[in-house]
Amino acid sequence: MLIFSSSSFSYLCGKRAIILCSRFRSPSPPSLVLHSHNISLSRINRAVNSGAEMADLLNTSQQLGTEKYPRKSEKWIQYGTAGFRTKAEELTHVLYRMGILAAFRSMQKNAIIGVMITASHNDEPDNGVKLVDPHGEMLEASWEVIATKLANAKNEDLESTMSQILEENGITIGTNAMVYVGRDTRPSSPFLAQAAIDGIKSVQGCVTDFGVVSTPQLHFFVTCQNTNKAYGEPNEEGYFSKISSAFKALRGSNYDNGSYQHSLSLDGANGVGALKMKAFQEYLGNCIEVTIYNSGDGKLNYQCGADHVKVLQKPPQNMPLEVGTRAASLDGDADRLVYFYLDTQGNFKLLDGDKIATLVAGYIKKLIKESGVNLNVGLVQTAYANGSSTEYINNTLGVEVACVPTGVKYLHHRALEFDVGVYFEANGHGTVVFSSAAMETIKNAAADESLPAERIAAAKQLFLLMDVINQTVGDAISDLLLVETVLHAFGWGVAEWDAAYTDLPNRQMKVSVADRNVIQTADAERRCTDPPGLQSEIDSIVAKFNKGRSFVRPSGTEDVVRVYAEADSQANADKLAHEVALKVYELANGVGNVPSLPK
Ligand code: NG1
Ligand code: ZN
Repeated sequence: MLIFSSSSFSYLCGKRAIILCSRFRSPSPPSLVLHSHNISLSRINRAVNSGAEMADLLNTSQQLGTEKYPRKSEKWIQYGTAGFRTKAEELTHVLYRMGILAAFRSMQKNAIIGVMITASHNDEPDNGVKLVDPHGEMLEASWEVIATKLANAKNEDLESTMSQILEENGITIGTNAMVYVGRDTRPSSPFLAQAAIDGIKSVQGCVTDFGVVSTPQLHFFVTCQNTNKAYGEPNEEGYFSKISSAFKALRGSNYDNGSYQHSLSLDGANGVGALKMKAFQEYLGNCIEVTIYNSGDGKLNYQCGADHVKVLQKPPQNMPLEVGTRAASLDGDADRLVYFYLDTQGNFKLLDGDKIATLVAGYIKKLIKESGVNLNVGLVQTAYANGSSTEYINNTLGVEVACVPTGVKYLHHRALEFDVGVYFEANGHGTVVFSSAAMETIKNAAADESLPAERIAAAKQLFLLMDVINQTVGDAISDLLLVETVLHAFGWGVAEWDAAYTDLPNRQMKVSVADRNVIQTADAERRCTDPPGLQSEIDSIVAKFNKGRSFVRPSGTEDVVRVYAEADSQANADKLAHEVALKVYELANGVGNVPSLPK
């Protein structure tokens, strides 16, 4: 658990923070030119003293919203698994309003809130926004409901909806508000960022605009500032230097070890991850050689990126792949990571989030044992985790495993219940979280000279490992360096890593239905409770397949129902997924083409 000091907020107006503020008092939309000030927030944000002043402020905010960022259609939009996500042109009003909401949340929490503009692995025309809470975690569930309400308010109801939110949450405008804004490389992101910034400023919030950053970088910055820099410096320099120093210290002077070689190929998905990895190389020096492909010349996520590699189970385009070469893919906002390689027969082999989680959990467990500290390690997965990985964790690793619904917030919160919680979605999003007590225990053991040298050495490695890891959220670049550290320590090439267990062949499909919310699930999404009869049909289909497992759930980021299936062969996994998809189509009011057998 990260340490959060509530008194730290005053710090944000220190000399190094560049804050962008203005107060909207005129009914006509103010200039969009940003002015930076190095002045105290309390001087900028004079308290709104009277109800009339407050009404005036909210009314002006509504006018700007209506004139410059109006809600143009009645289409309902929902804060889902990863915030709001849809076609970029449908998001203008949402971004303005989320700027307002982030400022309100900051006022309520008396802490910095993040606004990240990205649609992650989605196609380039899409975009999205998610809010980052004070500890760097995803927005609290009750505020997701508030976000949905504000995003869908009629233009003329914006003022009253804002007023209601303020009243119901006991927020006073004029309380310090600071919002960190970041965006991915999509062409629509600068405009949407500007809409958010205008929203923040319209209610007297202050902004630090970080420009193009990865999603995990923004989470890191928010956490650093809210912990009064206990977690690090809230800027790129702080991020790169914290992670790279620990990585280099762990690597030592022997860059290769056993079967491990210090070079790999990286697919940057033509996104922000490629840019940031290039910048990172300056800090890493030559202790690791990363050759970046899809580094930004092509279309974002097109035929490349972690989602493409994971879902289609094939390499990205534009990346030469030789037998045995260790390769990895990031997604569009660099919070997902998967590895892959060609085996000696030239078969494509994927090492997904489950393989990363088991590798990392095994290494941490080993170091904990060697250092003699008394800490429990747990691993958190979702229903998408391959059945073989769960069996391996239970039977071979001997680590407690928990299953939660899809969505990082569920994994993160469950992981916090362990001393050391490793969580990964199969798609490659994940990290490791250490409780405050665990961090203290490790720190003390590393400094305890009365302990045997081997125990101190193991504790020191754990201590450094904590700095390689971005504990705030899944971070593809930090995870890549974590994986490289573990492989280096074990002296493993990619094939040795892969040999831990063999994935059951699996298949994911999407089914379009009239309303995906007719699908209701229980038991961490492993069972479908609605529409009636669907689960018993799935059970009968699954029973026909050796090692068969399948479940369905509505996507939180796309207007589809997702079908997952695994079985003893690829042909059977495909057949199982197809049969279940047909049942969903039939019983959940499918629309468009009837699902066909995957090729
Ligand atoms: P949805 O669309 O709800 O399945 C996808 C991923 C999630 C998560 C979110 C956020 C799968 C099957 N689903 O959610 O795990 O990463 O996107 O990006 O991978
Ligand atoms: Zn992502």
